[in-house]
Amino acid sequence: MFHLQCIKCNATYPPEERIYTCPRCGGLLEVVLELDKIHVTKEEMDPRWMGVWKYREFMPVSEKARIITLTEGGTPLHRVDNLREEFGVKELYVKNEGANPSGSFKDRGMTVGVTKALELGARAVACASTGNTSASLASFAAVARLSCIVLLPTGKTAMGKLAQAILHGARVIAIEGNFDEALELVRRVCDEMNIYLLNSINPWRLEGQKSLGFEIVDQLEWEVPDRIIVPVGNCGNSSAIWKGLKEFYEYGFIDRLPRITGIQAEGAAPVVHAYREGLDEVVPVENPETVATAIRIGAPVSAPKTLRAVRESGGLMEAVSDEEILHAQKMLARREGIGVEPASASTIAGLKKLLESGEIDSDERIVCVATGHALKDPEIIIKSSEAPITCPADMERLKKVVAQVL
Ligand code: AN7
Repeated sequence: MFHLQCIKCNATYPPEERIYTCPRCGGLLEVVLELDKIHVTKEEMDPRWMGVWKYREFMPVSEKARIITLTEGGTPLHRVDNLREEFGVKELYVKNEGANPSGSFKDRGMTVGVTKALELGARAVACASTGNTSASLASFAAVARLSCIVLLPTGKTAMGKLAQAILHGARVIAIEGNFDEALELVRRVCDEMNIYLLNSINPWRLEGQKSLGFEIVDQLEWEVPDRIIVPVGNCGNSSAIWKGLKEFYEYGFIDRLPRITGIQAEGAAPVVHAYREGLDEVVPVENPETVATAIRIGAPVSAPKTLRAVRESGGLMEAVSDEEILHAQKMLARREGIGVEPASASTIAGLKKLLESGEIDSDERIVCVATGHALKDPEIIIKSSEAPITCPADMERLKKVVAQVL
C-alpha cells in the first residue's frame, strides 16, 4: 500500500527498512502511497473528529498499529478580517497551529513518527531541535513510554520549549554549537547507537505533517486557496503540505493546487538564496542568526523538497528582517487576538512585503500558517515591548496612571 522512494535516484525500499536517506545515493526519501488502493469519500470522513487521523486512509501506518495520539491537529482556521482590510487583500486566513497539544505543528508529525517508531520496534528516540520538535517528541515519547534524547543548541532555545522538553521527561543535551551542528551529531549518534531519529529528515514524520494541507482545504469546504504561506527552517513543513495537497489533487478531492510561498529570516535564508539563483540545493549559511530561533537554521536538510514544492506550485520565497517579524507578531496579536512566536509571524511579515512589492496580487485568497504559540518564547515579547507601568498600591495614584494611559 505504501513504500519509500528516493527523490533523487528513484530507488524504492520497503516500509520496514529503518532508513532516513537513500542508501544508494544519499538522496532524500519520500513515502509513496498507492492512491488507487485508497477508498474513502469526503462524506465518510465528514463525521469524524478533526485532526490528523481524520485522514487515516492517507496515513501510512498498518491497520494493526498502536497509534500514539494526543489528539493533534484540528486547529482553528481564523478568518482575519482586520488584517485583511489593513493589507488590502481579498481573503485572508491564519491557520493557528499553536492550538496543538504541545503548541506547534510538530505534533502532527510526531503522532505518525512515534507510532512508526513503535512499529519498527524502537526503544529510544532522539532529535536535534531549535525547540519545538523536542517539546513535541518529548510529549509523544512519554505516552509511548520510549526513552527520549533531545539535542538543543545552547542558549538559543526559547524558554517555553526547553521547559516542555524537560517537563515531559526527555534527556536534554545542550550542544555547544548551533542547530545544524546538533543535527549532524544526532544523525550520527542515532546510526551508531541504534536510536530512532525523529527529525524531519524522517519521511514518516512528514506524512503526519501533510495533514496540515488536508485540513486547510477541508476547513475551506474543499475550496482551494490561491496561496499558502509557510515559515521555512529545515524545510519539512512546506514540503509536507505540498505533498499532501498533491495527493488530494491526484485522488480527486480537490481540482487545483495552491501556490506554496516560503518565508525565511534574513539572517538564515539559504533557501531564499537558492531559489533566487535557480539552484536545486542550498549553499549553507555559516552562522545563521535571527530573533526567530525556531528557524535559525543554516543548512536545511530537506531544502530540495521545498525548492521543488515552491517551483512546481508557482510559488515564491522571500526573506524578512527581525524587525519586520517582531512588528508582524504584534500586528497579529493586537488586531486579531492571535499570539504566535516570531517564526510564525514571519509569514505575516512576508505577506506584507510581497503585497507591497506587487509580487502577490491583492486579488488572492491566502492562508498564512502560524506554526507555534506565542508562549513558546515569552522572553522575546517582554524584550521587544514596552515595560509595564509601575504604580504604588494607592487609589489616587492609580487613577492618575489610568487617566494617562486611556
Ligand atoms: C514555530 O523544532 O526545526 O521548515 O527543531 O518551530 O519544517 O523546519 C522547528 C521549525 C517553523 C520551520 N515554525 O519548519 C525544530 C525546528 C516553527 C518551528 C519552523 C519551525 P520546517
